[in-house]
Amino acid sequence: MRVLLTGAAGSIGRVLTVGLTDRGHEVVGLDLVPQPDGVDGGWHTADCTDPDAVADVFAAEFAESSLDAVVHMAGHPDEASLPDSLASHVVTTAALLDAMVEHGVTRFVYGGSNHAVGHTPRSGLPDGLLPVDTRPRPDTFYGVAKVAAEAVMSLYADRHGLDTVSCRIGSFRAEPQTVRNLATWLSHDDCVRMVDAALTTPAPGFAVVYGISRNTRAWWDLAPGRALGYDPLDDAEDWADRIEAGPDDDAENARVGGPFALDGIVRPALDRSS
Ligand code: 15L
Repeated sequence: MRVLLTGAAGSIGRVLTVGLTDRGHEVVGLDLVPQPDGVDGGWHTADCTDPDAVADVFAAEFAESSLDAVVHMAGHPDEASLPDSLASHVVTTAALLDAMVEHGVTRFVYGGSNHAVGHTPRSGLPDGLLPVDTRPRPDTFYGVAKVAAEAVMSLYADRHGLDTVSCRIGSFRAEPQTVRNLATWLSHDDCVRMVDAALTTPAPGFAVVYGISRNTRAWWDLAPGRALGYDPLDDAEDWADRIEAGPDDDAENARVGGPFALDGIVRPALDRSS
């Protein structure tokens, strides 16, 4: 497939550029920054919060060729004010989906987040696993924006017949680093496997999958991802004896959002000038 990948200069984007290319896709990168040295393929430097800039990217691509799908990984990966979070995650998603509708591109794969449901207590989960159809329960304004981005994806699936898959990523790292990561880790190779499955699974409509490896201590249900063809191969448990216990482990393990669900990250929704 010919894929427009946003956030292509970021950590996930760089891994996906190589991994999806290895799997036979053609990747066109899009990011706020110019194409980094060592990153191959087509490139656009543009801000996805600007619908005109996004429209220009699509117009340029369709003047020369076409696109089969968009993989949207751009976005601020941390807590911010509510307006900044909505711009970074919801406005960008909407701008891309509008351009897709205009040009007949029907597949959208999103870098969602576990923080869309991060305030869910881990106690009492059925079989210890969080289902994908649990109620949205964000732990931050970042999580609120991830929930809202999924809502826009659902609307465009229903209204325009797009296939939109949200991959609620856990902890994307080369290796797990904390006790929480033993449950939430997503390896680089499994991230590529997940996005490839989300791109190629037939007619998913609107779907949500949890973006973690096949971790022995997983908190999140991988069955919906497996149903879409995501077959993770890595397990954080292989690193377990190298990870030291930390002072925040118990608090981080109480809710699925871990550190984002702790009181220390609480901030007002809106930045005031005085
Ligand atoms: C995320 O969604 C964040 O972008 C990342 O910074 C990590 O905190 C990750 O979740 C996680 O939960 O480990």
